[in-house]
Formats: sequence, C-alpha cells, structure tokens
Amino acid sequence: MSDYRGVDYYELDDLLTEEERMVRDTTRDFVSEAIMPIIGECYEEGRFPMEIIPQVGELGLLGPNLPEEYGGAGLGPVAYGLIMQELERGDSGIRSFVSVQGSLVMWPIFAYGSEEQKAKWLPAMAKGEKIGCFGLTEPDHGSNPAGMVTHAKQDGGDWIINGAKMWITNGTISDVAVVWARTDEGIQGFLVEKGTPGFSAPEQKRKYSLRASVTSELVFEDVRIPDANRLPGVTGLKGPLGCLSQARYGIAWGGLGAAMACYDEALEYTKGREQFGKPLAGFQLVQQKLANMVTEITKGQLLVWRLGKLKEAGKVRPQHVSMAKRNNVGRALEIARVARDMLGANGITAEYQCMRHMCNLESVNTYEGTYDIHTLILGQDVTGIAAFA
Ligand code: TGC
Ligand code: FAD
Repeated sequence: MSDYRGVDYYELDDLLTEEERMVRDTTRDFVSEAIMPIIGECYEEGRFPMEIIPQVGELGLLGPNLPEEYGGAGLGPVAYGLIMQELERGDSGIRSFVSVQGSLVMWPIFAYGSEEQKAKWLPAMAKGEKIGCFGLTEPDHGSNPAGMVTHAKQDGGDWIINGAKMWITNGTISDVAVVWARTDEGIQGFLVEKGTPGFSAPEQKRKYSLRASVTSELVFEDVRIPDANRLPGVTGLKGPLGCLSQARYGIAWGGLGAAMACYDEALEYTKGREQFGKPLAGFQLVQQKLANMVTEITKGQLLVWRLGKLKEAGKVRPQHVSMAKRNNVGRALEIARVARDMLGANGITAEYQCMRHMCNLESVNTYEGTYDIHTLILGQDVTGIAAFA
C-alpha cells in the first residue's frame, strides 16, 4: 500500500463518499507502485509506458464513468476526478493517455455513436485492448477549431476524408481515431481505423514537455470510410466541444495532482536542506511560498469538488468547467515553477519531480483550451460580449 497521503489541509476527505475514497486510494497505490518507479526514465527516454495499459484497464480506469454494459463502472464525477488527480500526481502524460481514451474517444462513441459502434469499441477500449485518439486541432486551427479545413465528402455509401490534424495525443498508438471534419451538413465526427488506406499517424518528436506521452500528426489522403463509421448522433461544433467539456473536467482535477506532488517535494526538501545554519523551511520567504502553495491547492480542491457536485446534479455549464481548468492548471504551473526554484540546482535534475511536472504543465495549460481561451470564455459569460475575434 502507498505511503503517499496527499494534501488535505481542510479535511476534505470528509466530503468524499466511501466509494470515492476507495477509488482514489486504489489509483494512488497504482501510481506509487507502477508509475513512480519508471516515470523518470520514461520521461528521459521520451517513451510512453505501453506496458501499463493492461493494468490500467484491469483497474477500471478507462471510461470508468460509462455504464457497466459498455465496460465502465458507472462512477460519479467526483470519483472520476479523483482518478485523474492521482494519475497526474504521477505524470501528466499518464493522465493524458487515460483522459483521451475515456473522455475524448469512449465518451463521444457513447454519447454520439450507433449501437454497433458502441458494441464494437467500448468494452475493448475499457479493457485497454484497443486504443483511441481525438483529432480536432489542425496545423493552422488550434484555438479556433471552427476554421478547420479537414473535410469529408460523401461518395455513395462512403465518405472520403482529406486533411491533417496535429498535436494528437495517442495518435501513433491508436487503433481508432475520432476525427472531426467539415461536411456539407456541418462538422461531423468519423471513426477512422488504423490501417485504412491513405491514413497515417506519424509521431511528433523533439518535445520538451509531455515526453512520456505519444503526440502525433494525423494525415488523411483520400481516406475512404463507410457511413457506418460516422458518428450519427451529432452535427456541428458542439460535438467536439461537448467532448472537451468532459476532458477539461478531468484535467481540472488532474492539475491538482501535479501541484500536490510539487508542493510535497518542496516541503520535504526545504525541511531537510540547511543553508545559513538552519533548514530552508525555517526562512520566512520559503514559508510564504509553502503557504501560498497549500492555500492554492486547497482552493482548487474546493473548486473541483463543487464542480463535481454540479455535474452530478446535472447543473454544470461548460463555463463552470472552464473556470476550474483555467484556475487549477494555471495555479499548478505556478506551483511547479516555484517548487523548482525552491530546490535550487537539484530542482533541474531527474532526481526530483518538479521540473518534469513543470514542463508537462506547460502543455496542459495550452491544450484543451489555452489559459487565455478560458479567460475569454469566462469573460463572455460574465459580460455577454464575445472577445475571441
Ligand atoms: P461557439 O459558437 O461558442 O459554440 C459552438 C456550439 O458549441 C456549443 N459549445 C459547447 N458545448 C459543449 N461544451 C462546450 N465546452 C461548448 N462550447 C461551446 C455552443 O453552445 C454552440 O452550440 P450550438 O447548439 O449553438 O451550435 O463556438 P466558437 O467557434 O465561437 O468557439 C468558441 C471557443 C473559442 C470557446 C472554442 O472554439 C474553444 O473552446 N476553443 C478551444 C479549442 C480547444 O480547446 N481545443 C482542444 C483540442 S483537444 C485537446 O487539446 C486534447 S489534449 C488531451 C490530452 O492529452 O489530455
Ligand atoms: P494558438 O491557437 O495558435 O494560440 C497561440 C497563443 O495565442 C496562445 O497563447 C493562445 O491563448 C493565444 N490566442 C489564441 N487565440 C486568441 C484570442 N482570440 N485572443 C487572445 N489570445 C489568443 N489537440 C487535439 O485535437 N487532440 C489532442 O489529443 C491534442 N493533444 C495535445 C497534446 C499536446 C502535448 C499539446 C501541446 C497539444 C495537444 N492538442 C491536441 C492541441 C491543443 O489543443 C492546441 O495546442 C490548443 O488548442 C492551442 O492551439 P494552438 O497550439 O494552435 O495555439
């Protein structure tokens, strides 16, 4: 069993149900036992640890909020969030793998797919036997996916897809890609299977961030797929944006996990290291940093717990999710940067976690809507005036 206790300054454990605590602890133990011993090396090698996938599936961490008939466990939003928090305590790349599979691939197949698509993909994806990715971003359309140029043209009972997606997590290792493309009827989602002629997914290398995660381009050159591979349940940008609301929810919890890891590390380090004849933790400037960190973590925990309750009650709005993603990832990034500084020269090495988390969080702050885009979403919500364009 893990000896990691997390950060719980306000006794927020009391707000969790027994099931939520159990799910959290199971994931926590998995991270301590299976992720922590290998993640530093994976990061240095720029390798996603494929070997963990079967165990992740066995533990029920893939699509755990989906109904049991589709391989899920019917977990509520708080339990789901706690899984993301614990995984990202290990590494953002591990959480990314799981949240793309669950929230960006299984969820749209569940919410927008046909019964045949659900039966074909969901149980296998829940076990980790099949892997998926989500292609929305393009080389020239990131924050503004409405401008996408990838298109699908109907040809009898088939569709022909042309275009390219970029920065796609899990792309190269995926059996199926959920691809969003412009059609005469509006934006639609398509399931493009590995090996389909004209479809390739080369890996994007040379990243300084999310190194233990696969990031890929998706290229479509006259890719012909049957209409049975189109997601029939949604047309328009609200399709992919609806998926983002699911994934952003998990990321808001995930950011806390990375922040806790960095805070813990900075606390332990400064208690143990002496300069000028006493532990660093005994200096006022250091204590101010630690006080700020634990306060921000506690505020973030309250934010996502309430968000989870709103989601559970069916009252959550995308803007609520934006507030939590923006705040928790933004604050986690600040905490990681400060923690790195507090460890001095040691903070830049692979012996410690904070620089790995810091580099990862740069991506997390950018993907799923940049910090600025979430600022504008909130700005529009409170003023009624859109300032995107
Ligand atoms: P807009 O007119 O605002 O909306 C179009 C339609 O969509 C609805 N909608 C949403 N529905 C559900 N959830 C949301 N979050 C939604 N946001 C909007 C909206 O109600 C409307 O519906 P309807 O019925 O009226 O048609 O669209 P817009 O073009 O003005 O876009 C606004 C903007 C800028 C906020 C949006 O484009 C945006 O969020 N941009 C950011 C793009 C982004 O987040 N990309 C992420 C790509 S995936 C990724 O990064 C995965 S990383 C995974 C990992 O490794 O963990
Ligand atoms: P841009 O949109 O070009 O933005 C650049 C800068 O300009 C940002 O600071 C932004 O905030 C700012 N900006 C943009 N518009 C405005 C505005 N209107 N007003 C003020 N400032 C603005 N995408 C997927 O579809 N699937 C994935 O699986 C996926 N995984 C990813 C994994 C990684 C590691 C990374 C780094 C990205 C991933 N993405 C994925 C892409 C990600 O969602 C985009 O990078 C993100 O949406 C931002 O788009 P962009 O990089 O094109 O930046």
